[in-house]
Amino acid sequence: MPPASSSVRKGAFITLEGGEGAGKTTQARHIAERLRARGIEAITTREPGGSPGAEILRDVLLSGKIKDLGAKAEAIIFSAARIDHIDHTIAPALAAGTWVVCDRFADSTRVYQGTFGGIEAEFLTLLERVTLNDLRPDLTLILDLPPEVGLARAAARRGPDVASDRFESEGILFHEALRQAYLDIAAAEPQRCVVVDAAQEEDEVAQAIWDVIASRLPAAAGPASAEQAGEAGEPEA
Ligand code: T5A
Repeated sequence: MPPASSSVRKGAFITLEGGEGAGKTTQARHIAERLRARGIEAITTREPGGSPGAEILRDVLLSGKIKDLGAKAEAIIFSAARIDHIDHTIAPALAAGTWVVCDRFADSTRVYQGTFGGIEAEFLTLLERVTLNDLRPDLTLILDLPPEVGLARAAARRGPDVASDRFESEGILFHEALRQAYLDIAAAEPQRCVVVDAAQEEDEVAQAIWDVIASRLPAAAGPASAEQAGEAGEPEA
C-alpha cells in the first residue's frame, strides 16, 4: 500500500509562510471561513504540529531543549513531525476532498534551518524529498512585513509574563535574513508562491489573499457560487 502522503488528492492544499507574527494563523482562519461560506469543506492546521504525534514534537522543538543538537538534528525532527502531520491529517483530508489550509510547512524548514543553521542546500533538498514524497502545496502565500512589526505583534499577543519561544528570541538580523530567504523562494517558484503585503490592516490582507486564491485556484468559487450563478442565470418562467 502506498504511503498516505502519495494518495489521491481531491482537495487543494494552501500553505501560509512568513516571519513571526506575520498573521499566518489569523489569515488561515479567514481563508477557511471564506471557503466554507462557498460550500467547500476546509480545515486549518499548523506546523510544527497538526497531528497528535507532531504536537508532542512541537513542544520539544519550541522549548529550545534540543537546540544544542544543532540545526541538522532540528531539521530532521521538524521533518519527522511533518511526516506524521502529512500521514495523519493532510493527506487523508485532501483524499477526502477537503481543502487544507496550513500555517507553515516545508518552506519554514528551508528558511529557518537553512538560513540560520547554515545547512547545505543538498541536505535540505534530500530531506524535503523524503519527507514530502510527492506532496507539494498548490499555493503558498508568503506574508511579508518588516520583522520588527511582526515581532511586536507576537510580543503584544503573548503579553509581558510569557517568555518568547526558541526562534522569536533570536536577534533582528536573523529575522531580516528569514524575510529575504522567503522572498528568494517566492522569486524562484512564482508558479507556487505569491507574496502578500502583511503590514496592512487584517481585513485588507484577507481581501488581498482572497483575490490571489480566486485567481490561482478558480475552484475556490465553490459549488455554492456555481449554484447561485446557475440560479441567477435561469430565465424567469
Ligand atoms: N519553525 C517551524 C522552524 O524553525 N522550522 C519549521 O520547519 C517549522 C514548521 C513556530 C516556530 O517554529 C519555527 C518557526 C517559528 O518560530 P509558532 O508559535 O507556530 O512557532 O509561531 P509562528 O508560526 O511564527 O506564528 P505566530 O503565532 O508568531 O504568528 P502568526 O501566526 O504569523 O500571526 P498571528 O495570526 O498569530 O498574529 C499575531 C498577532 O498579530 C495580530 C493577531 O491578532 C495576533 O495578536 N494580527 C494583526 N495585527 C495587526 N494587523 C494585522 N494585519 C494583523 N494580523 C494579525
